[in-house]
Amino acid sequence: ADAPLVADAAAPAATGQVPAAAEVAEIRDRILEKLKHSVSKSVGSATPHDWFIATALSVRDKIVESWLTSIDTAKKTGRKRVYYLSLEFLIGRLLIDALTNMELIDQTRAALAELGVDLEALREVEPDAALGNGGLGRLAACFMESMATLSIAAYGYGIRYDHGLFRQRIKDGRQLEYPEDWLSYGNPWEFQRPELVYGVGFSGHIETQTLPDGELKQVWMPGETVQALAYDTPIAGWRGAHINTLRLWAARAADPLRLDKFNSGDHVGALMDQVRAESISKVLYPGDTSPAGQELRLRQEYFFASASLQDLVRRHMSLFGDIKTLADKAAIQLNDTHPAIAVAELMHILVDRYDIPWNKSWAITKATFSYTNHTLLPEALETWPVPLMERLLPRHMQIIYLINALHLEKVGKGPDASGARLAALSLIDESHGRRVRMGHLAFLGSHKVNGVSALHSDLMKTTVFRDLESVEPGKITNKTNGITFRRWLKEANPSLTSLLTEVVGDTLLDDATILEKVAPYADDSAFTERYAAIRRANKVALSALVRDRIGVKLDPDALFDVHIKRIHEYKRQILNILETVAIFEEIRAQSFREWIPRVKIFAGKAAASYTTAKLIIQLANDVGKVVNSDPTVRGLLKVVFLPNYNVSLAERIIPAADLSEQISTAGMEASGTGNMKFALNGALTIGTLDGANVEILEKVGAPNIFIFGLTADQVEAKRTQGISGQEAIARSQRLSEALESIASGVFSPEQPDRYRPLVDALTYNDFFLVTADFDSYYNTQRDVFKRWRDKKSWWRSAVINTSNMGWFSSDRTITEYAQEIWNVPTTPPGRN
Ligand code: BZD
Repeated sequence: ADAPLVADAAAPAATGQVPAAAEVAEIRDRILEKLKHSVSKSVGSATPHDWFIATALSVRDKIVESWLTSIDTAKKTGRKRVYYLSLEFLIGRLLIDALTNMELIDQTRAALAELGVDLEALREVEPDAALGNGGLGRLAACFMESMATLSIAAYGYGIRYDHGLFRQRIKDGRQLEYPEDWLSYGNPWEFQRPELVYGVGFSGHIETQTLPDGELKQVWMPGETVQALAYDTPIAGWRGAHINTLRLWAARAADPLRLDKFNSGDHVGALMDQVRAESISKVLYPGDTSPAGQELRLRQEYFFASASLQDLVRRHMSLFGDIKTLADKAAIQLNDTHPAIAVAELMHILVDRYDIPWNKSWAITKATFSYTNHTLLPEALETWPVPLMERLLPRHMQIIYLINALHLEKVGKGPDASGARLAALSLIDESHGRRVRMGHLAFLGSHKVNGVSALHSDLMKTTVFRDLESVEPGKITNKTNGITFRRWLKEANPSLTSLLTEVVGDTLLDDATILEKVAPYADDSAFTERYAAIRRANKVALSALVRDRIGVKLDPDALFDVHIKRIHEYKRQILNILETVAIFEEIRAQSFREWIPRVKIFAGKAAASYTTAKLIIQLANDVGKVVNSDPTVRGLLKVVFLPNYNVSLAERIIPAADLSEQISTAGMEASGTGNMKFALNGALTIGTLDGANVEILEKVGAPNIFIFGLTADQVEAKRTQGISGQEAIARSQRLSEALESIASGVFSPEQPDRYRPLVDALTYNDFFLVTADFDSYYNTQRDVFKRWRDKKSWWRSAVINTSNMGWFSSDRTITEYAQEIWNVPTTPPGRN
């Protein structure tokens, strides 16, 4: 909290525009007013954090003015609303984002400078809101920003975790997890809404009541009720024209204190209910693929689904007064299956609370919901044990059984209704204990289901959802992911953004497709030199960060080869490490050759329980330790693992990357979004034909991307022949030597057999086909070297990458959702 604060009042703003003096003075006065009356500090005693809060509160005031107008307009016009239900919103920092979108950044920087405060220093004191694990959570954050930018009346619903994704430290090469504490200094962006409290029931029993007309009615009597409290964060769209709400729920006990127990001396027991209730919003679920199988996770899912539906149904009733019009006025998007219990919850509300007949209720439900799938990995598809569901959500289990019975009755009439087909179509998986398939529930309860890249959406139809697709053909659609250019271009790389707007004009962030106009400049050496100089400056800045954080000195003229994402076997960090080791051995053996100086940059977190992923982190660190201190390498190769990867770190690394590693086993990465961020900022991709890489290839053209390895079809075929790596290893001397040096302890002399398990797995059980793709990857890396030597050609490709990335704006993605799934209008920014 004691970053340098001194700023030069005369320094020009990064965008080069000189803000009007009167506006600067007004902003300065507002910040001073906040510092005094809201933070209660004087200029002389204010810490960077105090200045951050004062600045955030001053921009928040501006946001709130538009916010109230946006809410009012939606009310008056009776607009259909979009509800984005997600257990994760990986937001990162908001100060620069809010200032950028409110178009106040230059004025605020100047105002702070007049006070002797550096905006960049304030940027660094804001904690990351890390309420997500990875791509899925970050996508939700990009979508929130694009929905606001396009003036869609949207709400994000999620959980206000006390602790987001764990903080990663690396000790002796190993990952250690520490609780993350983003709220410890308070959160200037949120508004608590004490008046918005909903009770969420769990467990208990069901009573059958007979209505006057003789009909039977099921009444759920929960055994436990937890309260959901609303916290709202305004999400400003580009140019501040429209502001949406991110509403996050915190859990509280209905009775905060059992006074009887407390008075009788049981001080801890008196707080038991509170601890049990609050544990629901205590911490983000840290696994990014394997199901927890844990009661707490199911409690989280139902808690936020129920609170969100109660809230949106209340809003609908107060505005429109008729629950039967819900689907005309509300579109609910399920971000993966994590909120899928909402399908049963809406049925419960419609049937039990509003007495709408079952069939009508089901029609409303289907018309209201839609579902996005983010993975086909079988171990990642959520299922819940029936006994757990029966105990925690008895009425919902009944409803799911009824949905299933009617569904199977319908499909059971078809000519091809074999037992195997019905088993595959059933909401209940009976193959290993009885479990509820949440993907099936989300699919059946929705009118549209989408994958997140063209390849992934196609694979959905032939794998996990093959049978369901045959029952409702055409239901599966594709919506290739996108990223918000406000954050991933302008905020992360302001210098590049200025250069680009010089060429295409300052509507770049209104309509990213105009980036195409940059293409001709790929052959303009004056332009490419400036483009390359910006990259170099970004690399110098990253080098300083690396030196500060891990004490390794980098050469900014080396090729920065970057692999940053969650650590997972299917993402194949180990393939990259193997190539690193192979090159290390070659440099040592052939020091006379002309090598290309290269820096391998890794960052990413492993789920705490994922032993193999944690071993891969250790290997990357161990390899770095040996390589970076080997004198024969002479700085030609550096390997760094940057701890605690998060959104803010990504914003620093991506603009400094030359090469983007997107090397998952084909068919396993649903889309990827990091790939888009890199290519936009001009890194060339080395990648497999997986996820959105396929579409990046289409846009940038084969000469401007390095594609290698087996295709998804070839992966499938290969696996049927067996997944032993022995043959591939025998065929490749390089690979066998690299594996041998890892296995024999070259990088772990203090424990030579440390990596034996990794090497054995690759040798005998190489499910992710690392060995099969190794030679292809190695050779393609040599193509990268060749291109790097030809700098003209390299920068030409980089510019072509940038100029073709407009399509990957999340504004495009959201426009497609709006038109083809939600049926809501969009207003492009600048046209409000
Ligand atoms: O979603 C990711 C996919 O792996 C990426 O390919 C894709 O680009 C993004 C966005 O569509 N999936 C996740 O990030 N998944 C999780 O983080 C997750 C979290 C909890 C439980 C299961 C998965």
